[in-house]
Order: sequence, then structure tokens, then C-alpha cells
Amino acid sequence: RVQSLPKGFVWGGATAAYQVEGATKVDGKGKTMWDDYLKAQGRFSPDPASDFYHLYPEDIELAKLYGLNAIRVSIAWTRIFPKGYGEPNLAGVAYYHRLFKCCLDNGITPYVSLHHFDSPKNLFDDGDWLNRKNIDYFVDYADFCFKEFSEVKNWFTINELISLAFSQYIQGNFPPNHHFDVTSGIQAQHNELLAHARAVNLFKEKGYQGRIGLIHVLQPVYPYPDTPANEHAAALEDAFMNRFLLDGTFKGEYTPETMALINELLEANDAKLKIEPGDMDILKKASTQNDYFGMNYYQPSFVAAYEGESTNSFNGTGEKGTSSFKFQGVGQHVKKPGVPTTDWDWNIYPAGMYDMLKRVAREYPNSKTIYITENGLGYKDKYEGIGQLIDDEKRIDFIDQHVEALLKARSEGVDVQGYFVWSLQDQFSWANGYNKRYGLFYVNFETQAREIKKSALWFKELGQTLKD
Ligand code: BGP
Repeated sequence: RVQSLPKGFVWGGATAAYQVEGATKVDGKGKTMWDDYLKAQGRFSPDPASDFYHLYPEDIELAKLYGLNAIRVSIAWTRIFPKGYGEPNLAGVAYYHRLFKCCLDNGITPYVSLHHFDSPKNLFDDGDWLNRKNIDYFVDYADFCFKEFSEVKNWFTINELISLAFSQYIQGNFPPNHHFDVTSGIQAQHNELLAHARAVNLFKEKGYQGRIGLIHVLQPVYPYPDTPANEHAAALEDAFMNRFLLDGTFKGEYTPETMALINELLEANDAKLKIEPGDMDILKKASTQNDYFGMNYYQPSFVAAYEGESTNSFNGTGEKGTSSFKFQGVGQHVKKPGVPTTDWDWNIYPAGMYDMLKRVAREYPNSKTIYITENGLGYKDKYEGIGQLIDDEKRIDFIDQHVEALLKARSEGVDVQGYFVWSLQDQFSWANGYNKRYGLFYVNFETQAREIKKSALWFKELGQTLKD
């Protein structure tokens, strides 16, 4: 087990507005792309989630008590601009000032994202990131936040650009539920990158104080078994999931090698990417201006070549073995013997975090300082009753192994300065609802009572080493 953390290390817990706040209809909040969708789907409701909108003082207090020094939160665009643009909603603005003050008063540094999967409903209806007008609205919203929330010194523009694009247009488990709509999937990635880059350029031009970056989830893709055909399949999937965005973010160009893979994938799927004049200049300018990089890491995929038609099945229930993914002309996901998986079929593979940290540091020096901004284990934690400690040894093992992988990369020169566990407290999971828990703190969603998990004690113990 990891014995101590490096001096000055950021040791945090992560949240996202829509997954924790609840209160989706109060104080003038506008609808996101999720509200009507979840209602129609009828599986689970985003209210009350963890009721962080009201209970944030309690959760910040817990964070402090259990040795954390940082928290990731996101601002809900629709609390500030209920329609995505127009006049700011003062009650929403006031809420975030209260939240940031509470963090700072407790010695918990807030790391704040502007967009975490929660596009305003009417912008979503109008094409979401596929509509370039919405990029303008995002930049206006970002500018408003930079100016208004000057107490925030650590910004992220967008969380996991690929997850949104992939879940919306490839995997089909986020609205608007398209399956293998590859044109939209690649275009959304490019447009989100533009939105990010424009926000970064503006932040620097206007001389706002603080640091800014974005968050990518990186999912290493390994061939299995290791044959030349499977290696090529892995390279194709990697280009779509990681490389296109990393190039665009930190090189300000999609390199010829990356585009060769992307074009092969697009051709195999009759898809197109449209880059408009001037786009690449915007990306180029931003590519050296990110102050840091937030890397989320959960799992790798193991891939074999696949030439048949695309099909997939998403495991959103935690019934082990129900997921599959086959991408025409790209590859299919396979299980690698000996690699354990979660109930949601996610591979548990800490070496993947190490590999990705090394790769980013080696190939993308403009990423500068790296923070692991999400990592954690989805688990069906067992409630033991009021005031009873919850036994989540499996989660401790998971986090411990990943922190160890991080420290190994660090000892070999990778500038990684922090770790945020996903998640601070149990929360609502977009496509999985409430039984996929990640928190250090258990939330009884009926009473909103918080209970302590063993992982919180473990987290505290390690956090203590920062003070020694
Ligand atoms: C990341 C997201 C989070 C969170 C996490 C766990 O992709 O940034 O919002 O949900 O993954 O994913 P899930 O809830 O699907 O298990």
C-alpha cells in the first residue's frame, strides 16, 4: 500500500453539477439536455441526486475532516444562463459564490469546470456542439464566469470531450442516442475543442488571473491478442478516442499520422469531418496556453480487428457481462484473460494510467503539469445502517493501485501534481442511475444522510502525510 504523498500534492474529490446538485427546478435554473430525456426514459431522476445544492456545507466539511485539500465542481451553465445565453440568473450566480466561499473558508481549493455533460436544453435542441453558434454562446458564458467568479483560480473548460461525443453519437447512451453516427462523433470532438481553445485564448487575452486547462479521459487501447491486424485496430480506436483530441489540444494540429488513421476510420464508416478556415489557427494559439492538464483515467480497452457491421450493447445496470462493442472497420472490444472487470464490465488495469501519463508527458509536452482529475471504482456498496461504517475494501485497493501507478510515473519524471477521486460522495450516474456508487462518502438517497466508507478513512490517513 502507498505510504505517503509527495509534498504539496493536491488530494481531492470530484463532483459534477448535474450529478450532485439536484434542485433542478429551483431558483430559476433552466433545463439541460437531460431533464426531459430522463423523465421520458423513466428509469431514474436527477432529483434529488446528492442534494449538494443545499447540503454542500456538509460535504465540504466532510472533505476537510477526511484530509482532502481540493474539490472538483462544475458550474451548471443553466443556473447562470437558463437558456444558455441572455441575462444572467442572479440566484444561480449567488449559489456558486456561496459554494466557492465555503470551499475556500475550509481550505478546500475549488477546481471548476464550465461544462460537464450538461448542455442547456434549447442549445441542445439546436444541435448542441454540432451547431457552431453554440460555441459562441459557450465562450460568452465562459467569459462571464471568469469575470464574475474571480475567487476561482483553477479552471477547466470542458470535461471529457470524447465521452460526450462518444456517448451521444457512437455508443448511443446519452441523448440524442445516435449509434455509430461517426460524422457527428468526430465533428463534435472538433467543435468542442474549438470551444475550449477559444475560451483559453480569451482567458489569456483578457488577462484573467489563475490557471486554465481542460479535461480529457484517456483510455489506452491495447491489441489483444497482439497481432499486426489487432495492433492496427488498436491504433484506429486510439486515434478516435485519444489521439485526435490530444493532438488538437496540445499540438494545435491533427498530425498527418493521426489524420491517416482518422481518415481510414471515417472512410470505413462513410463519414466526414469539416474543418473551417481559421479553426486550426485557433487551436494552434491555444495549444501552448493551457496551464495544466486534467487527465481522467478509468480503464483501457483491449481490441481485436473487426470488419463486420457496427453493433453495441451498453451495460447500464451493473449486470456483469452484458456489454459489447464492435465498430465497423475499426475493431471490437475483447476481454483479456487475467484482467478483472467491474460489474459494469470496466477493465481494472492500473498500468494503463501509468502508460498514459508517460505517453502524455513524452508526446505532448505542452500539457505541462498533469492532475488526475478523476479515477475511481463504481461499486454496489452495501448500506449497513445509520452511523455504520461501509466496507469498501475493493475501492481502497483500486485507488491505492492507481495512486501507486501515478507515483511511479512521477518518480520517473512525469509532472503529475494531484489526484481527485471520482467521487467525493455518491452521486447520480448519467446512464447508470443510483446503484453505481463511487463516493468516499455514502449517500442514503432517501434521507440524504451521509455515511462514512472505509475508503474515506484510508484517504484521510494518506492525506495526513501531507501535513507531516
Ligand atoms: C466520467 C464522467 C463522470 C462520471 C464518471 C463515471 O466519464 O466525467 O461524470 O460519471 O465518468 O462514469 P459512470 O457514471 O458512467 O460510471
